[in-house]
Amino acid sequence: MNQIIAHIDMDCFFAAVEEKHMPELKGKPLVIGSLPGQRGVVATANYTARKFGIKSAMPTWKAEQLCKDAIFKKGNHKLYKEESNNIMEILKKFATDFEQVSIDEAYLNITDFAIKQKSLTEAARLIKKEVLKYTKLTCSIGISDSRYVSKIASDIKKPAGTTIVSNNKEFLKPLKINKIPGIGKVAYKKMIDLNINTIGDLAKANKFKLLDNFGKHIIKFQNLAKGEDKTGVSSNIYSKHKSISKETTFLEDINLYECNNHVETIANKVHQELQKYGYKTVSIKIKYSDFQTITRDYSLKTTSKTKEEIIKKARILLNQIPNNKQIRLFGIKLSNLIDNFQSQTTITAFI
Ligand code: TTP
Ligand code: MG
Repeated sequence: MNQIIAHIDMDCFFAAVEEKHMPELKGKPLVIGSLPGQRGVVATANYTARKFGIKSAMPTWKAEQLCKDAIFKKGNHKLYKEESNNIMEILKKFATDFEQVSIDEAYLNITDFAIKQKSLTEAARLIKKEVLKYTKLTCSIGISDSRYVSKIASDIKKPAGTTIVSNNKEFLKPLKINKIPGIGKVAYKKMIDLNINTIGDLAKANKFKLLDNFGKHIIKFQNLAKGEDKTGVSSNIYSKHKSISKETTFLEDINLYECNNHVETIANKVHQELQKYGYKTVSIKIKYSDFQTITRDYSLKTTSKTKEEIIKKARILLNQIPNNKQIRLFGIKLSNLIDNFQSQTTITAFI
């Protein structure tokens, strides 16, 4: 493998944000979600409340029963989103590829950053320090050369923990089977019935027995259990470059054939803005003289950076549209923007 992947997950995120904004809540058992008396569930609880057994998705009445002194608060999602945006902006600075996967977690390709530090532990320490400095919130980090292993690792020493994995197979072996992301309750129960209790058990389980009981999707999980994960971080740039688009309104309405003559000019303009990003989706937009607007997308199999590809795909899209109405506006959009950088370092070089 040739990349160092960090998975970062904020600690008791909603509760931590509430504590930050209301310091008087610190140290007290705090539960975010439905309020007592409402029929709802716990979104999250701080680590003090978790000591009483309170957890996410538990009915609120049960949380009340477990801890009489718990403070219940309704969630403030606007605030959490703002905090999340700030966190992600900080994390991006450490990554060549960055993929946010939920409000409080992201995958980072930190290969380049890690090379410059004396160890991966130091790299993790610096990331956590920066997040804490600017947001006053703590996070946990898992680092390995596998996306899935890093995800599992970030959960091992919560809160504010760092887990660095150099041998994926050995790390995974003793862990309970439900630690694998994507193994749901039903599959979990079935596995326990089949005496597959740990990830190590899954790794060495008979393939035919697995196929018989779970179908072909289980093979992906078995490969993961063996530490064979080849998925990297597929960069989705959430920052200022969500998409790039350019459009033009014609002085006089034109037909579809005439519109073809404008493809190159517009493609030039979007391409100029692309800078260091690659794109995976080319879209066109047409506004007819009656103001009806249509869009068409073309998703590429691999990332591209070239102007020629934009022109080619925009033309293909354009030629699929019937030439039956006059056009007043034409535009091209590039989305699914990717930072293509790939590094060639192995994780063992750092440990
Ligand atoms: P998580 O990262 O799963 O949980 P967490 O950050 O609260 O705690 P941990 O320290 O274990 O990471 O989820 C992030 C936020 O998403 C969480 O703060 C609240 C919300 N959430 C729900 O609303 N419902 C749920 O069932 C879960 C799991 C999370
Ligand atoms: Mg979290």
